[in-house]
Amino acid sequence: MFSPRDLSKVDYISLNIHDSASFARGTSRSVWRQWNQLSRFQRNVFYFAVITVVLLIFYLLPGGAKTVLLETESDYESGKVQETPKHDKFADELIVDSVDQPRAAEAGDVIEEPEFQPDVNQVDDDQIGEPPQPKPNALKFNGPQNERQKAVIKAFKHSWAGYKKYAWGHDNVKPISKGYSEWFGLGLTIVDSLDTLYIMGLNEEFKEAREWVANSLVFTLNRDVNLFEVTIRVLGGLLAAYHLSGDKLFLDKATDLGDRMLPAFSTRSDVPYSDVNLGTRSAHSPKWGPDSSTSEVTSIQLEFRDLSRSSGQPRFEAAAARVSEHVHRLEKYDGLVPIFINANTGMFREYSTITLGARGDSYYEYLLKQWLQTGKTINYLRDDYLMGMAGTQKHLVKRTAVKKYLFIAELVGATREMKPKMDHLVCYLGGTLALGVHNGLPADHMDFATELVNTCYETYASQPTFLAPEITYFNVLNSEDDNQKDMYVKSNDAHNLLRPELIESLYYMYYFTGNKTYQQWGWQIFQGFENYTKVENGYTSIGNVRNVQNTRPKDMTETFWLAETLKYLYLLFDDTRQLINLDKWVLNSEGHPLPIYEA
Ligand code: DMJ
Repeated sequence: MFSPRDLSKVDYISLNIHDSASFARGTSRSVWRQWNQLSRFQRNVFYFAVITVVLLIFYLLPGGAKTVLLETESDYESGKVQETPKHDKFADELIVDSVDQPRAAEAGDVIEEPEFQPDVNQVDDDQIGEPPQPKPNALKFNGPQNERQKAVIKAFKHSWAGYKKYAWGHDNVKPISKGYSEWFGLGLTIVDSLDTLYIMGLNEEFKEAREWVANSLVFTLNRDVNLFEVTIRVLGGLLAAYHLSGDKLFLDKATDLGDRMLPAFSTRSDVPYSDVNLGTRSAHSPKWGPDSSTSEVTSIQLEFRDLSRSSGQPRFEAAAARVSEHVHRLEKYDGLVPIFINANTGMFREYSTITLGARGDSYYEYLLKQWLQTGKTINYLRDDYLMGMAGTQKHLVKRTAVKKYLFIAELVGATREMKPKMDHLVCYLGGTLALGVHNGLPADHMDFATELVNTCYETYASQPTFLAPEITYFNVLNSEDDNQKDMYVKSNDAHNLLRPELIESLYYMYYFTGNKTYQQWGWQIFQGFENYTKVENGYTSIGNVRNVQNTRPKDMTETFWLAETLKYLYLLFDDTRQLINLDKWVLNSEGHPLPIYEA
């Protein structure tokens, strides 16, 4: 075949066709002559123009552009996209509060799968590739090894039976009225219990729970849920079940859930909204105001990071890490943080309470545990944790008047007045401090941990039920009177919700020291639960720990009873201290083990 360049080497081409073509022949000769007279530059311009016109025609033909777009979308779905288009983060915010529905969706509706455009400002999917971590090894557990573990299993089974009979698929069982209650409509008890079932070797029950997750766990309900609670209980529960069992079903569910929670991060600041609707994929501040709880927004990172590293999708870790980085940059009070933070401004609510109890607690826990989870590579997390503990020792650690019990007080108001009050929630800190010491942090933190755990134990031992109240007040006024009480409980604070924090700390203390006193204390507390919270169809929160004749059962089993309290008891009674290797696993705030990633 001739090219114009070949043609330029000959005068003409003799085409012996027929006469009627003579005019055309003459014309074509003159065109070639003119072509040959063009400079190389002019010819190149001509080629360029032709190519541009051809491309334009192709692109504008019906279906052409669509084909290109569809390919992009399906690549995105399959995770192959190397570059995602950027769009405006603030434009997303408009979507956040108003999702287009044919009619206004009502609470409780199941939402048809909506198209979801992830906020690519939150999502750095450029790095999508193969999941960086090897497939998890399914762990094997052999069931109870001693009488105490058997007793814990019996308690678990008793609770589980009541739940199964009266509340299967619902969030909580009400074991006295034989009913259930719904919080998020996510079968919370089942999902929160998965890894406990697995660790206890309750294989049949685990299988049943797995089937429920496979067939009935959906995230399409049009209902607001709390970002933090769903993250630590459901996301953490699914991920732990995935890592322990190696069953990818749990990871797939977790990924779906993670995507539905991402809209919570579409704020002007890097601080997420507290509430997110998984069905409509919209998010907002809590109904009572613009603030999120500091502990809540800073206690979702272990789970979101693990989801990213397990799935190979960086968007989850990126969104949650930004929150920690943002809070890191904020000014603090000697490392201590106020308990409210505004999701619009990104600033702490000035003069809100400083406490290691409700709304403050797991901020400190996740600093340490994130540092561990990432193979001790993100040092600002360790440094903030150390500053927080130094601030705690400087401003919050107090002693009682008589027996000099150490406790952690609160600071309230603009004057930062000291309130000698400690939530039971604070009792987690003993275990966290011990974990830090094991990982090379200051040795004197172990003395701090030992004393705090001792005080927490006293909050149980000093009650006739051997169960601690939700909140304890301490007497700090110096007195010569040795009969004066160091601790007292107000009527409104006398309830016990089957919480885990002290049992959790006893587990860590026993794990790191081997001191059997901690096991003994755990056993005594377990007897308290057996004696005063056990009912025909399970275990119930009670309203009053101060009177064995009148415990005021509340007819409610919180999911952390199965997820944490009984799990930590079972681990505490593991004499080998090898069931969970704390150099390889980090337990989230709801007691769900997640793998530590090597540096
Ligand atoms: C649990 O849901 C978690 O441990 C959370 O961090 C604090 N409160 C409860 C248990 O008391």
